[in-house]
Amino acid sequence: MTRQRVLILFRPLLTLSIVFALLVLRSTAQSDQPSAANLAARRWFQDGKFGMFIHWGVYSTLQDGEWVMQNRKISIADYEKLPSQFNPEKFNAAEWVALAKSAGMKYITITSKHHDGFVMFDSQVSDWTIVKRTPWKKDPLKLLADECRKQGIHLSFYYSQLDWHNPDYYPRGRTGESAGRSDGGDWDKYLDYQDAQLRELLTNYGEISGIWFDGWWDKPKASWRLDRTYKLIHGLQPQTLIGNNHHQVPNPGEDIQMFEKDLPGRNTAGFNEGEKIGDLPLETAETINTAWGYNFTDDHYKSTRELVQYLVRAAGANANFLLNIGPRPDGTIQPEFVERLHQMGEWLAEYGDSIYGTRGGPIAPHPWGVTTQKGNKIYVHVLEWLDPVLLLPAPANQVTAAYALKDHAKVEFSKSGDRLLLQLPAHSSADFDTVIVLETAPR
Ligand code: H79
Repeated sequence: MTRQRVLILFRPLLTLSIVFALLVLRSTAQSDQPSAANLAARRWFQDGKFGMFIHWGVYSTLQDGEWVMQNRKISIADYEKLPSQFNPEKFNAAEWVALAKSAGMKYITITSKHHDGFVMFDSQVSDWTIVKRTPWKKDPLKLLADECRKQGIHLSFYYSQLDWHNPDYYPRGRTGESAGRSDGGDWDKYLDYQDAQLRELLTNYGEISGIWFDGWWDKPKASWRLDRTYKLIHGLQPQTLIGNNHHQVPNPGEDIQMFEKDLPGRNTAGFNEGEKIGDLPLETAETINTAWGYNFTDDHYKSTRELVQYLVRAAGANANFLLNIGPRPDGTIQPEFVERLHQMGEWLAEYGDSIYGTRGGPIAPHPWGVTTQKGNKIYVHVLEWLDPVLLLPAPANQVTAAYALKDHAKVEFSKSGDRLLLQLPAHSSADFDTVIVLETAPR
């Protein structure tokens, strides 16, 4: 065969493979494949398990939660009187970060802007900021970012997409109807404003672990340009974990899935109706009393026992626990929060091996408790101690040893068919969790 004839024969094939190669290149360039840094951040996030949520803003001055503007139908004109009274002279970033660390928390997620639109950092694209409007004039996010870096805690920012103050948040959504905003505004300009602020947050505060969006549900039909905003974030900091509290299955570009006031798969608070659990790292956020932002009459505190058990149940459901505090307007944190956080830290100092670095265990969560796992260990967390024996589905790998995490005392076990029977160690009613370690052989 002449060279020419070979070429003629193979030309269609050659063209086809070039077209194919170009298509592959194009699809990888356009796909939402997370970067290696982002995947590593997801592992760090899941290993960390426990974070501090902080709701703090100009609403804190009214001591009635972060929805006070909406709930009391306060107009923008009146609400704008608040910043002059916001002078948190007792704010101490080192103390806040140390408190999170003492609780055993690995990251902080703080409100950079809540639904009232008040900007809690030094933004150049707004004059409705803590720096420009308050006598205090400081940027608490900068102070916190510096302190987090010093103390080895990761920092994430909550950002409300909903905005009751910005006139360009128009057409208005399901809330904010009493703010007294004019009937007109430029939605694209609002989205530009939001992107500009995110650029500031991801440029001026060092490494940022996450952006925690909220408020999408105020305008579920709007065009939010999520794609563009998420690309902006990952372009500036590829490892930043994006989550959006929209109570929907995650969108492309999102890195974690969040649940509000419920464990994944549950819907006692009414926010998570039909929310399917996807494959991304999970996180559930909850309050110590009822409110997110400081509320001086809210005395419905959960006990340390309830909070520890919530952390354990979250870990058993393969989810992180983001536990909220609402600091006071003067910058201090109320003793009821501090006490509980310290006690959680004490518990974690003893039992942290069964939480940090684990994933949800092989046995599905039950009312009696949950399982977590790490390496060749399965941790059985008995939260409701009903009987001296516990019958479990036997793990796939053979159990070679069982002992109590508390004192390493041996736990008797026997296998019968596909069941494993554990003789639970004696427990004290003061124990929040009876943790039994099962060591398993490699298959
Ligand atoms: O920041 C905290 C809360 O302020 C914020 N998310 C946590 C982390 C939050 N609070 N409530 N919600 C989110 C959901 C609000 C739902 C409702 Fe509605 C607003 C119920 C009634 C008005 C959205 C709009 C659902 C129905 C109408």
